[in-house]
Amino acid sequence: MKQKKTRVDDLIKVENFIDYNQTLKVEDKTFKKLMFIYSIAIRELETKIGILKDEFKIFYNYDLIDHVNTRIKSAESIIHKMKTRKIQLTYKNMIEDINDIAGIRIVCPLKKDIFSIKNLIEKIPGINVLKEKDYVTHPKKSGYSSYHLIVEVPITLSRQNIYVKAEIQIRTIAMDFWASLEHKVKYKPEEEIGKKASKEWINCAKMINKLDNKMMLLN
Ligand code: 0O2
Repeated sequence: MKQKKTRVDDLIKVENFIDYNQTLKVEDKTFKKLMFIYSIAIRELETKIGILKDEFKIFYNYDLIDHVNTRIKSAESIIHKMKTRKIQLTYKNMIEDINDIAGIRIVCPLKKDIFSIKNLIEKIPGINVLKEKDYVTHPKKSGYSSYHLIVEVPITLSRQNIYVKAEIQIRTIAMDFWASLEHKVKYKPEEEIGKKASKEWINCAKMINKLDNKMMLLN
């Protein structure tokens, strides 16, 4: 008989409301336990992606992956996202609806590498792809370009194996340069930056896209 997969919400009493105070600091022990579980998912993914990076270098003398960054979404950012989406602040909703609490970003040299990496990730045993967003073929209105995968990663705890969700973003060095700056200046700040500046950011994204295409031809 097929065994039911254990997920994070089977492990922890998740019906509870998230216990946070006015300064948006989460005090609850449940929150700490959950963040620990997400951090293990990141470690697992980082190891698997690191193996791919080294394998390509050693076996094929090719730098498929330039570097990898990881992060756990801050309590403030999780709560802000839930409030913006008008989601009731329970752990169950947090686990079900916020897909990018565990996040890993893979930065590669060329545009074509993005699709090679995506195909390789899809073949890693145990990793299930739940959702894909191809902002490389279809950039966002803002000009943002990256390939997003929402995956489930199996992690091993002393009493059981559980599946944890994580977001993988794959982008080129040039896309990463644009997105990192735009994230600080335009995407996140509360204040709008104005129409003219906004257009300039979109133009820069278009230039980056042209550059990426040219670099691919040169290579
Ligand atoms: P932060 O602070 O970076 O974590 P989903 O729930 O997965 O279906 P989601 O997460 O609402 O959908 O949307 P999406 O489009 O997949 O975007 C997820 C992340 O991509 C964002 O996370 C950003 O990190 C990045 N991103 C999306 N659009 C832009 C953009 O226009 N500019 C930049 N610089 N980054 C972008 P968060 O949680 O919004 O923010």
